[in-house]
Amino acid sequence: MFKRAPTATPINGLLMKRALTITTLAAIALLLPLVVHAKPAKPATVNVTIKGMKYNPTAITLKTGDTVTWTNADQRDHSVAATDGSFTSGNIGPGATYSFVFTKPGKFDYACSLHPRMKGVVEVK
Ligand SMILES: [Cu+2]
Repeated sequence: MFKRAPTATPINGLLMKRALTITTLAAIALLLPLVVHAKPAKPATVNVTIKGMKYNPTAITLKTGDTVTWTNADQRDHSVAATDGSFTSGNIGPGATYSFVFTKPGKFDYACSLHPRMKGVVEVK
């Protein structure tokens, strides 16, 4: 392998190189947050707790691609069933969860198939 003799580079050449490297690194460090910021928002997960025969919060708004995770904090089974049939959890036992990724915008009303008076709504923008 080719190795440069230590005397081949004058000392201010080395300093210049080091200064350039530091400047480049500093520029990258300054620009990195801008690049990261420019990216579209990461999909989020919105949590809904089922407790006392209620969905909490009852109404939520999210962006396309976001996930909703329902957690059953009651001592009985519940479910999450969209009125338009776009998602149905089946029974969610005590302490269990159900997640659904919303890939289409719209307003999705849902209810518990075991207790139809339990209602919630997910609005996807
Ligand atoms: Cu229920």
